[in-house]
Amino acid sequence: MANLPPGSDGTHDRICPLCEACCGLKVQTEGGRVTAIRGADDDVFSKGYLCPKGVALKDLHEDPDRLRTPQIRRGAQWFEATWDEAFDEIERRLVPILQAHGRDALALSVGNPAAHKMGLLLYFARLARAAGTKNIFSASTLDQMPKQLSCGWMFGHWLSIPVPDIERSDFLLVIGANPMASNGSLWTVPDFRGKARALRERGGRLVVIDPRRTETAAVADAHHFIRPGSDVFLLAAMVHTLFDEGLVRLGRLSAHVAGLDAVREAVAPFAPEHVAARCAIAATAIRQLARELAATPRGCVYGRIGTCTQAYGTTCSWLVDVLSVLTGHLDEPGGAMFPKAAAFAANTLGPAGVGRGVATGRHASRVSGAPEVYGELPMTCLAEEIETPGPGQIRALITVAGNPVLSSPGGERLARALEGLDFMISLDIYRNETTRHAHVILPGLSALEDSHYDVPFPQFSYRNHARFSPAVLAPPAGQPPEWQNLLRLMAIVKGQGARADVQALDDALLADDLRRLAPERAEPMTQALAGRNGPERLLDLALRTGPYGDDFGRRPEGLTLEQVQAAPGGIDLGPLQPRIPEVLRTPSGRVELAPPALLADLPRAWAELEAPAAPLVVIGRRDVRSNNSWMHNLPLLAKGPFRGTALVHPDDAARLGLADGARARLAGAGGSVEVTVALSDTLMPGVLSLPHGWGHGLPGAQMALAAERPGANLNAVLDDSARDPLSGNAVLSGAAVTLAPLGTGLTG
Ligand SMILES: Nc1nc2c(c(=O)[nH]1)N[C@H]1C(S)=C(S)[C@@H](COP(=O)(O)OP(=O)(O)OC[C@H]3O[C@@H](n4cnc5c(=O)[nH]c(N)nc54)[C@H](O)[C@@H]3O)O[C@H]1N2
Ligand SMILES: Nc1nc2c(c(=O)[nH]1)N[C@H]1C(S)=C(S)[C@@H](COP(=O)(O)OP(=O)(O)OC[C@H]3O[C@@H](n4cnc5c(=O)[nH]c(N)nc54)[C@H](O)[C@@H]3O)O[C@H]1N2
Ligand code: SF4
Ligand SMILES: [Mo]
Repeated sequence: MANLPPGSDGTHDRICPLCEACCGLKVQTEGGRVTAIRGADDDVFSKGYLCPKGVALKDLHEDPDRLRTPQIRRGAQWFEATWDEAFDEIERRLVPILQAHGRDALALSVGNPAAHKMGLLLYFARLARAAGTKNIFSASTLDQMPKQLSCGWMFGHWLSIPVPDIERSDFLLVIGANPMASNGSLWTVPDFRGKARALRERGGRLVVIDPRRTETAAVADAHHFIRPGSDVFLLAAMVHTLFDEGLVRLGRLSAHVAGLDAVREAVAPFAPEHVAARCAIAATAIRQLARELAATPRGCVYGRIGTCTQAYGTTCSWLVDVLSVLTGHLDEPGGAMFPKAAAFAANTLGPAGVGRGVATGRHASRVSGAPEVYGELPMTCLAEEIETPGPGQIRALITVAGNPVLSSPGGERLARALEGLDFMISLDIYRNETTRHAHVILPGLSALEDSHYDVPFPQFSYRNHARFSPAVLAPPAGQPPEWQNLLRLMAIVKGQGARADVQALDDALLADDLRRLAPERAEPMTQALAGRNGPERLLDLALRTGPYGDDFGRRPEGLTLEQVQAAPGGIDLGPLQPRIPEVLRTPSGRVELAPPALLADLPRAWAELEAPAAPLVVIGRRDVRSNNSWMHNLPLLAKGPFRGTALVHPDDAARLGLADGARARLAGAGGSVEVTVALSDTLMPGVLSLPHGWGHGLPGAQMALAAERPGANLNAVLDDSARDPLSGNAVLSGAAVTLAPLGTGLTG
């Protein structure tokens, strides 16, 4: 990529950090200001694509409400502080809590943007290790933990997640995802629209399963409504059909798969004819889907949020990949394939083809007994862990780039719980619904002031690549990058004090890493890395020791950060390649098709086959001009029609006495909110759609534009005890709700 010094006039390359598409952008600057943002046509990966949020990076940078100075709260009063004052305050208040109550009294909670900021992701892990608390929470358990767990069990690592090889595929079945609005997730695929169009132009078919006729359904060949939460039945019935009709073809994988017979037995009861009513999809259509998948030489299945955020999220996620294996589409061109990332991918390290696999439940949450998964407890356990007295009670909290008051079920309960904390710190860029409860807010640099490399997303990318962007603008004098703030917090929790030498700490951590990685070469490697610092130094190390790296001179033609940085538009590392068995890290060295906990989950689903449908259930929605909870303060995105409406089918509206535009009360097991109704026949009757991430304008928050049209908090309606028991993931879809016109006692 071009390498203008930060802050100089001209056109800078910057990967967009706002969603998983990771588009390359051209950011034009003049006199330290952004004058234009457009897609980077020369980007080897995104090839010019961008969406309106990318352009809004300018608004984000310039937002007067975006915090630039540390904030300290005393009572309801906020004060600006220097960085030293803020860290001194943290030391003064946090250390006594740790001394009196132990490590678990401190909880850490990390949100979605951390996955898009190299320094936050790499150094949050360091802080978490140093803090030594069991109370680690993240947005993962509101999102993709089910997929990580099912893939961990099947393939041996939490991040070995196969993605559709869309450019070579002729059949794509999309279940519970809307990449036309979301731009993809656990699948980094900029310009899904263009790639889907190309698939159809070469005669391929796109089929969508969703309770709403979404923007993705609108560009598909076929769309089936499904009753929310029923995907486990649909998927098991498709697997059943493959066995029943003799369509199973393992192909090349037959030597590498364990557990085929156990799967056949487990899905035996799930005949399409038995589950059709539950799914609201005809048995013939279910069989047809299975046949089409089996008959297409290059085809794949992709399931996302809709399949994860439900009571059988892990089991659904597993069955999606079982379908690929049984139809010979896993690890084959045009099917579901494993990317090979240039840096930070555990499935490229250590011995190839075998490993320790994954385990859960090394500890459990104190109140609900929810098992730890990937080192985390369910986000929906946070409130009860703060509220419930006794040894191990959470008394202090650090939130990092998260807004759980809006993003986690039981949001209002959580807000009350946060008020009860002895001390709370937030690393954030806004004072919002969550961070208003903090005692100290440490603001992060604007994305444009920070260098960037995507740590997780190359592991989910439609094509292999390596791209780096330096900072576009110079950071304000004195404002540290966030990795340094995390290191200072680490020094405080380790008892080294608020004024510890950050550089010395970072050097010591690197020395530890190198001693573990290559003890005999630690010295020359340290010297080779000497020109860089912090996350960039870790990145150079990861690239050089990664699968394409120069291995510090042992493979002289291999990659270094310097090379990636110098390549205009990044480096294309080619289409995805078959990786089984090399990618596997299971103890058996095979694809585990029948993990025992998943087999045991099918009878749980079967027992609910006849459960009656509630008259009205709620699902979520994403809009291309919004991004979870925190981009509603940007003029470019906020203009135009209000996007936080509750979509209701006209038949339901008539039954409930509601007209288009009416105000109504939406109530569920977690509480109730007022919503604005919009009629829409894109929904399945009996299903209401409300996006999450709204409910702004709360006292103490400082997001003026967002407060003008606050919308309603979907997660104030949802119940925080509803979880997938295997992954701990929240159930966000399909909860029973009532809807009544405001001012009447009617219910739905
Ligand atoms: N009902 C329902 N709930 C959902 C979902 C759903 O579909 N339905 N989706 C879930 C999903 S998939 C996710 S990922 C979660 C997201 O849940 P969260 O991660 O908790 O929520 P976000 O809205 O992404 O909030 C991000 C926070 O990071 C801050 N931030 C932004 N940039 C930076 C930065 O550079 N540095 C720092 N330090 N902070 C920054 C923002 O100000 C904001 O406070 O929501 C989940 N909640
Ligand atoms: N514009 C925009 N882009 C985003 C985000 C955003 O907030 N706005 N958030 C980002 C994040 S954090 C994530 S994780 C990704 C998520 O990316 P996606 O998974 O594509 O997310 P959604 O657009 O919510 O699509 C989920 C779909 O599942 C459907 N659905 C709901 N319940 C069920 C069900 O029970 N079964 C089935 N089959 N379908 C169901 C919904 O109607 C919806 O269309 O998007 C990312 N990109
Ligand atoms: S799709 Fe939009 S928000 Fe996502 S990376 Fe691209 S420009 Fe950024
Ligand atoms: Mo997410």
